Amino acid sequence: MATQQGPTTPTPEQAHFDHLMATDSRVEPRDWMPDAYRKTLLRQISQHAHSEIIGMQPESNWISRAPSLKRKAILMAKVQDEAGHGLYLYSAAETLGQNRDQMMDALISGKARYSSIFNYPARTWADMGAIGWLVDGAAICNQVPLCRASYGPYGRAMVRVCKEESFHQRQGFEILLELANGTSAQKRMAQDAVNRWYAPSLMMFGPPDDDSPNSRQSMVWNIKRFSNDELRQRFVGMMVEQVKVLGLTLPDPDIRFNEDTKKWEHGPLDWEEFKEVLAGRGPCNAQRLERRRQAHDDGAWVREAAAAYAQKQSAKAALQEAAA
Ligand code: FAQ
Repeated sequence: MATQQGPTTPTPEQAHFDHLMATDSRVEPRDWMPDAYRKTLLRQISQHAHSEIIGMQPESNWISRAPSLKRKAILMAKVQDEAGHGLYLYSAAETLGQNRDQMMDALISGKARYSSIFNYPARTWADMGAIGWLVDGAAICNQVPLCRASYGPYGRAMVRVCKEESFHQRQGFEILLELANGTSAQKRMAQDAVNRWYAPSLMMFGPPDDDSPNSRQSMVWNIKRFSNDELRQRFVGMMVEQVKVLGLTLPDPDIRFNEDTKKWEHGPLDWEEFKEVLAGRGPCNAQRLERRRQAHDDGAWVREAAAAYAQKQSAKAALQEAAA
């Protein structure tokens, strides 16, 4: 006779974790968590950190060519903010047991992912406006719900990141507004930048829901709160209104508000291009990685000096302790 197996009783740790999920509470670094939850957080947080660091490149390239001292100072502050975001995120990943050197090795060896958007070139000054308005705009739209992510260090890092991203978006909008109200050549430059950054910004939200292998489980775990398509639609709705204030247009004749579903719809996106970029064959993938490798090598002396100083300080502390 076949034996009947009842549902397995969860371990006390698993029951505690399940309770945290059911009550939409926070998981903290010392809490027990399933390996798959830890793995998915590490995947997303480290990828997010790498995006912030690689994302400094398209804009830092324009610091020396900013059209005024004021613009230069603002852009420099923005790029420094992105470095700070990378550091909060690497720290959040470290609380999950990932070593920062391993994450950096994965990035510079080309194994780690970072956002597709940063593999596109920044061709003109107007691109600084389009990146701020569209790219930071998409980042905020994606990241505001992540402030409520179930993993405490990630959610808390997102709160600060989102505040800073709001300033970034406003500065991008303001660059475009000034160009759009400038000479006809400046207005054309602003429109051209919006035309080139629009579709890649929509792709930042990830593949369509049917092709998104991770979304469902991440939503069960209260990491993601909305699906990729839901956030993309929300973003389109925000941009449709803001572009009117700029006096520019979005390069998408198919945008419409669907009265039945009460959702914004957009035209088709080139998902083959997205796959190519993810496979390392985007317009700037090779250049971005090469630049990061170079920066890593150039920074070797700083890491060595910091390690030697830390060692000296701990030896001094040990001596003081022994003498006390
Ligand atoms: N690029 O199953 P899903 C910024 C990958 S904002 C590259 O849907 P998931 C601010 C995905 O990892 C940009 N890869 O995945 C800034 C997965 O591959 P895997 C960074 C992408 O995780 C502004 C596979 O495709 N923001 O930096 C992309 O559920 C200006 C299947 O996808 C974040 O990272 C993509 N666009 O959802 C800085 C936000 N999309 O890992 C400087 C946090 C998907 O299995 C200047 N991350 N993939 O090998 C997220 O919200 C999510 O991870 C998604 C993807 C939405 C990106």
